[in-house]
Amino acid sequence: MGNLWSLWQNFFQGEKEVKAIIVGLNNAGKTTTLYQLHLGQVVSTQPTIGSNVEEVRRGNVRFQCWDLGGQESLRKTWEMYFTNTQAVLLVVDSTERDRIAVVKHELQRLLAHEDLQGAVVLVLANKQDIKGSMTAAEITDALELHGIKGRSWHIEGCCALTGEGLAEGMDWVAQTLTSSS
Ligand code: G3D
Repeated sequence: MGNLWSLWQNFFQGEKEVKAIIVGLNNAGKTTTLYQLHLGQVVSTQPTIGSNVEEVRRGNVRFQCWDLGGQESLRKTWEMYFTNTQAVLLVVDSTERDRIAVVKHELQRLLAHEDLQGAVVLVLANKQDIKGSMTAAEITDALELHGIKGRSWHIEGCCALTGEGLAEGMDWVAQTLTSSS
């Protein structure tokens, strides 16, 4: 039934193309997330220098997902990729309590950037499989997500190693962008 529904949507509504950027600190799980979404499996990852880009389909949305390097020196280059971005996927390492303030700072920079004013924000609270990791609710508070005004945002707990939570997060992005167009 799901396939019939997406065939119907593609036929009558046309496919929608969405540019998404996957950002977050180094080691958060961005590249693992990208390949779990693209291939449905874990690939062995190296620190990303520059970017990786892959196509991900959800329903009648075709995402071009850009995974951007998260090391401090590379975060300054993120804005090269912002033009026409409709979705920001912020991957958070939920075990890293000591770096959550840095994540908040990077999120505020993203939200303030003029090229991202129209973008929806999905926060992926990754590594939920690790005992003692921050919950999605704790990360919501730490990042002050309820203070975000004038744009759609959502947080999803996930495990990029197994893929748990990723489909739900991407479905939220697809539905939010489809219903706003
Ligand atoms: P990055 O692209 O944000 O820098 P990576 O991060 O995707 O390279 O992942 C960094 C490390 O975190 C990798 O481990 C990866 O396997 C691990 N990782 C990613 N997602 C999860 C998750 O949900 N749970 C757990 N337990 N680990 C995860 P290595 O050992 O290869 O460095």
